Amino acid sequence: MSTALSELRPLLERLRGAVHDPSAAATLDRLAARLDEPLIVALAGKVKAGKSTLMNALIGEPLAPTDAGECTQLVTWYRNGPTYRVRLDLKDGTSRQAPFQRPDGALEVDLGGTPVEAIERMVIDWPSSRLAQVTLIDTPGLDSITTTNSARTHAFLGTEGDGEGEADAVIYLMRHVHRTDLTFLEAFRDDTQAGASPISALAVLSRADEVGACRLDAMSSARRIATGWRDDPRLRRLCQTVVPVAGLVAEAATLLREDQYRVIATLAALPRADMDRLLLTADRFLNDRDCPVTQVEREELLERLGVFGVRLSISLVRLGAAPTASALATELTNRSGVNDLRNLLTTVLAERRSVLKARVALAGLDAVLSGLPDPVYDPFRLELERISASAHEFTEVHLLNAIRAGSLALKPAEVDELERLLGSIGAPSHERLGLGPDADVREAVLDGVERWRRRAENPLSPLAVSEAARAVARTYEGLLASSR
Ligand SMILES: Nc1nc2c(ncn2[C@@H]2O[C@H](COP(=O)(O)OP(=O)(O)OP(=O)(O)O)[C@@H](O)[C@H]2O)c(=O)[nH]1
Ligand SMILES: [Mg+2]
Repeated sequence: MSTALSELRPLLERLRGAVHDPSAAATLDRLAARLDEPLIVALAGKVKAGKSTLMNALIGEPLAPTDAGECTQLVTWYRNGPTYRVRLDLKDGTSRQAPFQRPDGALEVDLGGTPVEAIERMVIDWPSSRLAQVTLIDTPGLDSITTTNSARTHAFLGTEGDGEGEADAVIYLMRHVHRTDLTFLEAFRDDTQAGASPISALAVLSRADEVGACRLDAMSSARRIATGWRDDPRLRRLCQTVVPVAGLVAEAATLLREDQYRVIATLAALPRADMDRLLLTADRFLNDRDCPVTQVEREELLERLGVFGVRLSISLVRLGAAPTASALATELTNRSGVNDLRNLLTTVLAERRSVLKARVALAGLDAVLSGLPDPVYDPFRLELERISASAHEFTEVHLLNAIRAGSLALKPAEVDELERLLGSIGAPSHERLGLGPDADVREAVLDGVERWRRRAENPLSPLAVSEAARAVARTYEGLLASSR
């Protein structure tokens, strides 16, 4: 089956051969390069939502600066590369390498006096298998639309004006469902034919460990809240799914040292009553005079792990679930939710690479062509229109959007079926069909084709439903081809 991308690529090449305008040519070159690059995923969210911390947890190294410092105000790309290198792309169109060092493992870049206002973006090449499939981008926090940092993020994501975004997909971090967050997600979703939403956005309930006063059950409370958000119609229309993640705990796990583990083990060996008293509040933990570990050690532990992370670590060691530093690191990683997010990145987003890149190509070609009013480019316009109207992947995206927006007159069981089928592209076929791993996929697929064809031909089905049903039958047919 031909894909939208396989049709858009030659169109792009032909147009590139036909244009003379240097700026259009440069845009097309960049677009063509982007189609072959790994998926570009940006982390966005309000100020201090935990983006940089989560970035570090995903890469597994403390590369992104957190808290203060001028580098937090830069849009920073983290790419897999053959060597370690930091490049600054300046607003004046020039680029230069920046020296860096890594005291204590954290990356410190020397901007050499260049003001952040003059920097378009920072590009960090870092040999890392974690970056092989995706390029990750850290963005400055969105505050109010007017501040400089927010403006930089908005410009970069293409959420303002008619700017074309530089990311293929976005992970949006939020601690609560605020109106401003919804406005931002709304802006990211574009309504071009290829439909950005909801497939190109994932939401993260960030700093999940802080839910419910950092108690030991914080993560299960956060999971319940995330489930509620997933069913919230306002969010369902705007993002693929919501996962809770405690980035700080995940980051601490990747950096956990033996001496920190020993401090945790010493605390875990305290009599129960003493420990409970110590862990009552962060203040008590830091200032208790009878504690067997130094205040400096406690401060470091609290800064690295947060209150929940400290409580959880001590409890895991006490229960014998973490007899070594590496066992504790594994437990913390598993419980932080970061693996769930990584899985989503490698399945949902990476498997959808083709349609996400096609969407970018379509929007990019559309933008270039609208700047070329000469009728000699009309055949390109017609071809672009044809591809965008006929590509089945885009139809599927629209269908999923329509289902999530509740605008198709389908039965609840049908909605569930389609949500599973279309909402988890990239997952194994049996999961998309709601079957166990040993079930007969082929039989279920044939049944799907049959049922949806009948639904399409049913004279009582409204036109929109008939069209949708025809598309669903086609999706089932695609599964049939891949199950042979
Ligand atoms: N408890 C807890 N604290 C977190 C978590 N993630 C980040 N923080 C803390 O929140 C503060 C901000 O974290 P960053 O990762 O710098 O957040 P950011 O979204 O990159 O912030 P800006 O780039 O300044 O907008 C830091 O003090 C982090 O330690 C988390 O998962 N749990
Ligand atoms: Mg940051």
